[in-house]
Amino acid sequence: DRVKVRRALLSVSDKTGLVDFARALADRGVELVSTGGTRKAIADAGLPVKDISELTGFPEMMDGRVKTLHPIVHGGLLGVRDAPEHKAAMEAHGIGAIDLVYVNLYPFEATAAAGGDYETCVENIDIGGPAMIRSAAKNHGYVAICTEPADMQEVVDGMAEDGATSLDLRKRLAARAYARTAAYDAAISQWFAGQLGEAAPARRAFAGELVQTMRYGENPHQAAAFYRFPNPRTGVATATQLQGKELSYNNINDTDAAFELIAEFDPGKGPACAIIKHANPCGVATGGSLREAYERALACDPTSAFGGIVALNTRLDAATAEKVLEIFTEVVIAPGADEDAVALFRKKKNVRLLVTEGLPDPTAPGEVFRSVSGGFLVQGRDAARLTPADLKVVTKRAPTEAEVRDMLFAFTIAKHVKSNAIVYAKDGQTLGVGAGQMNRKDSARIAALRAADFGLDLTGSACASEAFFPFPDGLLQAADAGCTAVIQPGGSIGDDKVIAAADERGLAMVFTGVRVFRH
Ligand code: 93A
Repeated sequence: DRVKVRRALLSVSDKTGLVDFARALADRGVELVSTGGTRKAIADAGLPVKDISELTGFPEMMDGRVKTLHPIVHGGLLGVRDAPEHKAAMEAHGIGAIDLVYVNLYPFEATAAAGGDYETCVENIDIGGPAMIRSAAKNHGYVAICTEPADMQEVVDGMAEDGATSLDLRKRLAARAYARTAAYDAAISQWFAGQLGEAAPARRAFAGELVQTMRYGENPHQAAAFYRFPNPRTGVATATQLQGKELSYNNINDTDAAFELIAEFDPGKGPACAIIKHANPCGVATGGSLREAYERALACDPTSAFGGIVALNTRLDAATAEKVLEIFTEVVIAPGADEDAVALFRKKKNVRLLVTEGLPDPTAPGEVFRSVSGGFLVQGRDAARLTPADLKVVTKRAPTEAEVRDMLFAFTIAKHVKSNAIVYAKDGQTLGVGAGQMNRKDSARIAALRAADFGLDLTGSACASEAFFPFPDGLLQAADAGCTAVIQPGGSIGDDKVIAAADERGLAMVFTGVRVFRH
């Protein structure tokens, strides 16, 4: 199954590492063939290389749109060497076999990411490149296809003894090659959808670029990998890890939940901190200083915070770092970190410290995914954002200004809590979070229990429910716990009863008209 490499076709936009690769091949007596720019780069290095037009008898034409789209090229890639009919066709038409291909594509993704204009983006849609990649990969029985720099080294290493490639290597390269062309077309499809202003995630392809394979997934018996979309938003997929062990599947999932939540808090309005455990917040707070915000978030549930994820909305400073390092934390993520804070972290090597450039825009469009057996669901991100003007007072008593602030704070956090979600909050601090229960009353009860466990007083607090109260029971639970203001979407057929119960208990209640389920 080993195939001696006699002729290689190199056609690359990104010429990094090209000359070294070409030299390694030329040294082994491999004949090199290339397209215009690639040929020039190789020739300039003093290596022998043929122009593709010498093979095809056609010049590059139409601004390079047609340079390798020719039967001489694709026949040389696709011909099955030991099939008599293929062999005869190759001989009859003077088609020489090509045994190795290195193609990287016109930089469509980078052009679109840089905000290239329409024409420029379209011109950067590579046609001939993906065609060669797909031809070579289909014929992996004979042809090795490299699509990224790391592949070149693998091929050179693989050829070390006899100048041939193994079937096993060619198969691995082919699998990567199709992942590359799929991701490329997905990026083009996404870009088109953006140009058309299409909100619905229908008729687009989704594919990502592999960032990391993990030792395991959610559990040790599950395999896992992490992919990044073309032009990702600021977030976990763009974060730089400054230290700590490799991120696990659960780390990435939880860190994402933490960072998406904290991004709701505009750093211009002061520091905020979220502590996340198993994708649910166990404490969120704002504060005068970042350290204070952390301390207030921690106070909400110091038990659950152990081994949690800490997300900050401003640069990590030394005072906060010192405090955070007092208990075991899996991951800390922040939009930057001061040098003295980083120095403190170095003493606790296992803590993963991630920094990003800025925060994700919580109102940005985008898609979120969920797998179902045999497929996946796609929906627009929950970019819901409320202001005091969006709130409709439904009780006799109107909320005070402070209650409005607390209600909006609590509702913003409830959006990031698994349903059913109940959040008690006061003065920019969560006091109790009830998450993931199958009925709302239990969430209200658990949230109050937690507050009691940690000696937090719910008197005068606001209570947020991410979906409507169908019955008065959950609301009465909150009133019993001491809360005085309730924020919820409304819209239940039981609204009248719930409002009457709120009035009877002297609560102020507002409807958002917006539900923020998170299942
Ligand atoms: O415009 S194309 O779609 N038409 C082609 O026939 C073709 N053949 C190779 N683009 C084509 N390529 C691409 O040109 C390759 O994928 C590679 O990215 C680039 C290399 O061009 P050069 O060698 O002139 O720098």
